[in-house]
Amino acid sequence: MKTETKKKNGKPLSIKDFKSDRNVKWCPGCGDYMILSMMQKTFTQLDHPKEDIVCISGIGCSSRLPYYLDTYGIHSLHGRAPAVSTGLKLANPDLSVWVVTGDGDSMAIGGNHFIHACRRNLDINIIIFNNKIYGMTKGQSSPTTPLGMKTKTAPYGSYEPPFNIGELAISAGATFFARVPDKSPQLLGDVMMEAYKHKGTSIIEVLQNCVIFTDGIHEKLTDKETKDENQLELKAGEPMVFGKDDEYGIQIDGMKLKKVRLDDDNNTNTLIHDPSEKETQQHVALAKLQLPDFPVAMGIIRNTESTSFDEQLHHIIDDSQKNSKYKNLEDLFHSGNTWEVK
Ligand SMILES: Cc1ncc(C[n+]2csc(CCOP(=O)(O)OP(=O)(O)O)c2C)c(N)n1
Ligand code: SF4
Repeated sequence: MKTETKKKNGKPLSIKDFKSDRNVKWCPGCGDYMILSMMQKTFTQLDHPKEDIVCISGIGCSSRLPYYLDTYGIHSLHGRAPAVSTGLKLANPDLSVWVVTGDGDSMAIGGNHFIHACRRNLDINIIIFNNKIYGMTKGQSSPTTPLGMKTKTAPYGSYEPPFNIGELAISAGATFFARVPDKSPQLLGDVMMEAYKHKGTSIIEVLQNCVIFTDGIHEKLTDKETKDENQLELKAGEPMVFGKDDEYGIQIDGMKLKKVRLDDDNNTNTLIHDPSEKETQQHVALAKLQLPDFPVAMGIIRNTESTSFDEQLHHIIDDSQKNSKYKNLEDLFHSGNTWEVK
């Protein structure tokens, strides 16, 4: 689907139309800036008029983003952006709803809301800024903090096994999951457009650098010298190859994925990426690949079709209105025994 840019006074909308007049209060160099600017850019290409685009956030540095976008928005409760978005999308299905959240906001206090958003498949887009720490409250461990990393709340190193957001989301039923480093603006823009087109809950994990508390945490994936070997950029219908000269591939060995050095003998067994596959096993296995044994999978890992929660609910409402003898609340209130209070 090529979407049409909505216009203002006959002119296409520009990035400036999505910039608010607020001072951005993130630390200089924070990865959040790139995500904000890619959202502003993507919004100029949506098929929704500006007044139908809404950004809902929870609490955290990342969740300040709605202030900086010139759209409708709600800076809501900690971890509760999916719940607020559910109400909003059901009340007005025409809206394009974008949730902005952090790894603390969505995986800790909001973990419960997150898994049910994945399960329900409401047609919203959730962007998770994963800096693997609580940034706003000054460096406590989050549910994605790596084992062994020292934080304000784990002075001897974190000993809690972290969540892998992709594994959690896909296992909880997410029909769309993508992962992008904050240093790949082009990929992030492309993924945002695909998330927008997807009918259902789209989860985008952005590997975001917090220059204050986890500076360089994604460096092995984004550094020019190492990124070709450490990132597996997935493309629908293409073989899973990586390395400076695509000299490595991902193949299957029994139930497991394996990394192989490609030569003429074995490159025919390299897996072809199919994000539309309904079964979850291979997508979960791709989401779980990690350094040092494997590259980390980037791009759209899963993009499958399924009826969305809002579509289902509106069908039920339409059907019951058609078949019910009560056409409105007035009818219902006067349908049984009624008494007049004097
Ligand atoms: C009910 C409640 N509990 C705790 C807090 C404190 N708090 C504010 S932001 C935050 C964590 C945010 O971390 P994350 O979602 O990773 O966002 P970041 O700041 O890193 O972008 C916490 C625990 C709060 N504001 N409200
Ligand atoms: S504390 Fe970290 S996440 Fe928060 S604004 Fe600063 S760099 Fe960004």
